[in-house]
Amino acid sequence: MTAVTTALHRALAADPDLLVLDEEVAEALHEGRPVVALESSAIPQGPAFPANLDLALDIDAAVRASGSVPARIALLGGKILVGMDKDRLEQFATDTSIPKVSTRGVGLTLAGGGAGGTTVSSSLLAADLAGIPVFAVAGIGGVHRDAPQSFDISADLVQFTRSRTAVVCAGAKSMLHPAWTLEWLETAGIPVIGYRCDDFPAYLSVSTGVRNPHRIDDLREIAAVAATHWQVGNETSLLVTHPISEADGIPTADIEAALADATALAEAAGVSGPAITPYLLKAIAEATEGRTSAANRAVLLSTATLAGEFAVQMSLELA
Ligand code: PSU
Ligand code: MN
Repeated sequence: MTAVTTALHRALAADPDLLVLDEEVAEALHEGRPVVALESSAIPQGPAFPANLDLALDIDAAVRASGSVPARIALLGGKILVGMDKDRLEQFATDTSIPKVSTRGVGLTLAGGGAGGTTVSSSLLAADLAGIPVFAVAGIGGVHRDAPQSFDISADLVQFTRSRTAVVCAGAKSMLHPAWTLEWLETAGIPVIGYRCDDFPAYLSVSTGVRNPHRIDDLREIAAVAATHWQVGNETSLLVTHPISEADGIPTADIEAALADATALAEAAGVSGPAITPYLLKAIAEATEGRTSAANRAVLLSTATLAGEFAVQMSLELA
């Protein structure tokens, strides 16, 4: 396991109960068994209840089936939850008013005592505090396509420069600019390693058409790279990418067609900032009539499975 960080000391000195570790997660961490951190922002914003609850439970099951313990992160009642049982998941799945909270909102939400669904960025902050070195998400945030005008670059990327976490993903979300996202990651010193794939994946599609900077076909080797990345003093993340399966993937042309319409609608409606990602995801889902929700489910499960396997290798490497 990663060493206890200074941030953890500070956070726990201020409030020893700030992190509420689910029993299963606490035991696993204590015994050095593999754990996979997960985000919660997609639960209230994702498919409607009860599909979102079923999906979250299935993701947890996929992580367990590959030998790791799921630790879903969320904010509630002034605490950071690390691991959510079925009742907690149901609470988040049935309350669509729970806001998406990125890094900058963590202190605000905790101090206010309300609930927050953590994005990739805020989940990584919490994973670091809890000492969980592996995180899984289907599509990371990144550089938006209108970034030259809007300056819209996800806080996920910035948090990668602060959290020592291996992020297992199926690339960046479809509406982003993959090449600019990779450029940003290179500038920030974040390794991006394709696991058994040449191309940087596109979340719901197999490829963005842009190549991963590196490819390694053995999870144990990737775990060794991550450990070395941290050993030499990097306090940053490392990305492991693996695409949705060919069978489940949606052709890029279909996603692009849906995106073109959705982007025009978003512009006309003046949607921007943190609202744009959920807005476009929803619009793509509606335009592709359920094909997207099947693909979304498939890629969430395949990524969770891979992250579970990778966390096993990571725990051996860091033991
Ligand atoms: N899935 C959703 N809605 C979201 C996200 C995922 O249905 O808002 C989150 C992810 O947690 C990701 C974040 O970290 O969107 C990126 O959003 P932004 O581009 O605003 O940084
Ligand atoms: Mn943004």
